[in-house]
Amino acid sequence: SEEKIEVKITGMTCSACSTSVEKALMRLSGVHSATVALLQNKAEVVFDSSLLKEDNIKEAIEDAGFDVEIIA
Ligand code: 9UX
Repeated sequence: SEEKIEVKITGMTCSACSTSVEKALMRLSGVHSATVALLQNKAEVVFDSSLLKEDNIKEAIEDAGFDVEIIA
């Protein structure tokens, strides 16, 4: 089923950073949408919880080079 999480991302300094986070998330099968708000250091991710767990979302963001914490 569909789950939505909000994460705080540390280390994004330009719009290319937020674009690479969005691309990294959209590359995961099971992610339905990824909206990164650069100025707020936040992202909202909607995904299929039967295909992905919250940790997979975190790992993808970390692998893209940023620190992340789940806030909601
Ligand atoms: Mo450019 Mo944003 O290296 O970190 S992608 S500043």
